[in-house]
Amino acid sequence: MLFDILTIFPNLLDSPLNEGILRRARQEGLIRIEITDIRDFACDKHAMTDDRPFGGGEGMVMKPEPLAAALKCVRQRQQAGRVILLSPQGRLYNQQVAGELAAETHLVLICGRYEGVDERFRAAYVDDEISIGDYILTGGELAAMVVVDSVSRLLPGVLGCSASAENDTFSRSLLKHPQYTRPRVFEGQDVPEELLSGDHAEIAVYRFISSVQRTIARRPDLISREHFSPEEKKLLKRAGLDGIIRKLQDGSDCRGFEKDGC
Ligand code: 9D3
Repeated sequence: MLFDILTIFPNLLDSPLNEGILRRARQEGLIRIEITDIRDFACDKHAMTDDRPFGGGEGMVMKPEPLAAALKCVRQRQQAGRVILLSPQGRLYNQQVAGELAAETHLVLICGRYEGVDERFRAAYVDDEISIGDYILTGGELAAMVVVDSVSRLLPGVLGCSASAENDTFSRSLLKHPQYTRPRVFEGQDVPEELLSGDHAEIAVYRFISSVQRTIARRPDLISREHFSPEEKKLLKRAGLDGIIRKLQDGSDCRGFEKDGC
């Protein structure tokens, strides 16, 4: 996968792309990341990449010519990648979109700044527009890092052998159960007894129930998408969670609990 990133703040992207898993993936040639400074393609002598909006109003708008020139330069090296503008007006990013992007071979990520980019550039060159969430950033650079990070870890070889297992737990859509390591007592708090039992079945049950309890408490929206096996439904009933789950699944999926005889 080749990521081309267009920005007016190339230094902002330095360390996120040069540490840990992404660094190793780059070294091993599993991903390639090219950063283009939009300012290098500004036409006037002040290297202006932004200007005041027609019609007046607050803030500045990114000029279309430097963006188009930078994109043209990128396309001379490698043609026909999907051009993605990171902007608050984009469609909401999630794991499904990450998977969709991971199927591409070349992504061109354009980091917006100021109040946005000139609409004519967007209309002529942008294939896809993405927002990473309903909060306000100062620009698209950190959003581009989120995309590079989340897409890269889906590519073969980037995570090593734990990759497939991890994807499974996400598609499950339950939150992870609480985790503990040594020491057995930390500031007076003990590790739950079930985890010390050595009984793998008991541990699995304890973790499953903890996951469901945590998901109900923190992300009830995720429960509605979840499907439980007949064995799991039995465990949930025993833990007294069947009622709340039925309610969260809106009554529409209560068949399972009745039919499986629990
Ligand atoms: C008049 C309101 N503007 C400032 C509060 C809107 C605005 C313009 C530019 C808000 C943010 C930005 C810069 N943000 C991005 O470029 C951005 C972003 C974001 O702010 N949130 C989530 N995802 C993204 S992707 C790019």
